[in-house]
Amino acid sequence: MKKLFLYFFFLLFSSVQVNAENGYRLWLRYDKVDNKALYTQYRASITQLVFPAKTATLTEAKNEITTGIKGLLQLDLPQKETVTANGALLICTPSSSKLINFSPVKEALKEVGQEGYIIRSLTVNGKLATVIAANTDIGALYGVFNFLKLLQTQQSIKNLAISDFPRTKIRLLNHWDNLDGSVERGYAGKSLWNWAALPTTIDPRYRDYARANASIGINGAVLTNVNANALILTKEYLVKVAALANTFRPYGVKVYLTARFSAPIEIGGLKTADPLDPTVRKWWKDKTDEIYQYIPDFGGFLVKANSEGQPGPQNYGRNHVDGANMFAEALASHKGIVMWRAFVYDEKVPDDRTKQAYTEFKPLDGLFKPNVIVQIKNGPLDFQPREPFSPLFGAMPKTTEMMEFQVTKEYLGFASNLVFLAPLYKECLDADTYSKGKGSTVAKIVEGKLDNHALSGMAGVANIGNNINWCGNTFAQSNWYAYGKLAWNPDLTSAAIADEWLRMTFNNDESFIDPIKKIMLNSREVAVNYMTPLGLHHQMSRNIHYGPGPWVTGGRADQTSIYYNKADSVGIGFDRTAATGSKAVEQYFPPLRNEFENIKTTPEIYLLWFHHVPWNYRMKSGETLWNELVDHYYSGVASVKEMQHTWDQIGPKIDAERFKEEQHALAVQHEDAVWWKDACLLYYQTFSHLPIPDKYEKPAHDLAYYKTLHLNPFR
Ligand code: BDP
Repeated sequence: MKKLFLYFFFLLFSSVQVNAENGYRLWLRYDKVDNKALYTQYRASITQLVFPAKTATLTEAKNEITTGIKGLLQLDLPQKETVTANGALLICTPSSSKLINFSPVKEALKEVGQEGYIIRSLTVNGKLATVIAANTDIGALYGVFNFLKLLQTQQSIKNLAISDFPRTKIRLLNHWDNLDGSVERGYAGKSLWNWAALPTTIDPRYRDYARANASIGINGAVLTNVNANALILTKEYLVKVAALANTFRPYGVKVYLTARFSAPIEIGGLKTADPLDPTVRKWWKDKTDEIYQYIPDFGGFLVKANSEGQPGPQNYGRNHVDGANMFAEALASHKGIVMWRAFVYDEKVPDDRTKQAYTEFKPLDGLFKPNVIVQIKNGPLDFQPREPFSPLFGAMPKTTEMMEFQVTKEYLGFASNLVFLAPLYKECLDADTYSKGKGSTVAKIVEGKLDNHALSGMAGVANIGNNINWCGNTFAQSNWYAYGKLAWNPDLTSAAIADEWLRMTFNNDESFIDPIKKIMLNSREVAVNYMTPLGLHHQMSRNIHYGPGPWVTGGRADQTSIYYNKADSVGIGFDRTAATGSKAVEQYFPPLRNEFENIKTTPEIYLLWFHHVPWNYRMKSGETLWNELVDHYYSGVASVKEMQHTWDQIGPKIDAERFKEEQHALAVQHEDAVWWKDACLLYYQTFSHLPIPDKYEKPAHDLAYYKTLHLNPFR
């Protein structure tokens, strides 16, 4: 009896374990298709697998399709050498099989390049087949993931005629991971890379990480923090890096490293790191050659130089070209690239911080070697909830310009606040720079097609750590997903991305998808409302960047809040006009510079970014600036309340684990939103001396209280 009891207990316990919804599976769940009609239809349309797979990548692709079909359709597909019945799934490349050596496939493959794929419903050997084909193995893997996505999102697989290819060549995650296991601006635990255990112990998560990246088209990872440690370039670490590279390789994920500019001194024993010194150049050349011995397909270096105290060429009276080209030369024979960050500013430069990248870099256009890419943050400041796009985009037509987005939510409430970032990314990518007249969007520049660059790319600062659910929260996973999707194709809409992510991550129940998709799509604007509405920026608490700190002053001015809000008895906002301000508007092409110069034509979302505006200024709504500011903060809080309400109603349609997780996260977010609203309004009120209208409930505490409040971001 006791044994029986234990047995049942064991069964119960193990089934709980198996079904644990801890988020580990991300969007690659492959649970049985729960729509009966479709399930039957899919099973009838897929009856055998023809997949010659001899290489490592094709083997992983074959594993993926087999696992996927087994989970989604509960089918062990018979494997065949050739198509013998209707319903064959034929997956191959021109070099893996001759079976696709016929006209419509050959023609279609010409259009999809090295990483693209086609998925077609065709007749092969007189039988109906679904053909997934690509020019390369990695293209076939991408095709497999996208075919499985059709089933996961319950779409028709009849008459398929899909051709897809990435619009950018280099699609990277930038990990700000330190060698001691900490992650700068990481909110999902420690670093995934267990340097102490590498290279002997290969954590299975490394493979799962690469697989997840491949499923959304990410093809590279910078493993280390931009605030770099030279030790990563020593032999001791390079063998560990090589072990990671070997694990990622079948998934098409290349490894890159950050290069500390002063490494020749720190680990090379040289007296200088001057980029024009021949011994320094030789040191980097030899070091690069050594890296390629360990990692033959090493991607290249990412360099943060002369920014926030990092060493760089300017320490030796040289410029960014001197620095970047030194690396470019060392990498060129290996076909490696150097990504040189434009995120530079210096407190000693007596100019608006948002102008400095443009001022330093624009004159250097045309001087960089072809394998240099200048990596530019989306906005001219620093990953704020809202910024106009960086005016450097389009300003250096002879230079390859790469996008840097932040996926980790350093300035957007860390892992817990539900902020879907696709709308933020899209706002920037869709923005028209007018650099070559109307239609010169940031996306076209990043794709390299506006100025016909051979290289192109996007980087996303990763939000991944060793938490079981990777990102610290399930909804935070949607930003990893959205970033990858937009790096692949910046034309995708936020709605389409949210839709498929929700279906794959939760379920296909429209009564769940519709309201939750709305929450996701509004969430960024909601955060802007309760954090920094109407163009306010950099109002968060010092260093940690979690919660409000509009009063932050002291220390270096360009990292304080008061430097940016400029609140005084007249009004609030940073005057960046040419007439009376910092002249930052001049960095934009016309007609934008004129639009931003004029307070009346500046879009109100950027009002306080470009103008110092009187408290009683009449907004388009007819309200005063003060009243409208108050409205934004209160509406932000009200929206979070609504999000909570919707989640309480709709959330139970999913599993209890993830429902409760998000319920808690939304409660945290609501508390944060109230904190932001009260702290900011009470602080700005000390300048405006205007009341919070009676229709609103007054803050529960006084300003002194909020100045000492520090909520735990991980509560
Ligand atoms: C800032 C982060 C800092 C990074 C820096 C960068 O606060 O931790 O090192 O960006 O991008 O936003 O280099």
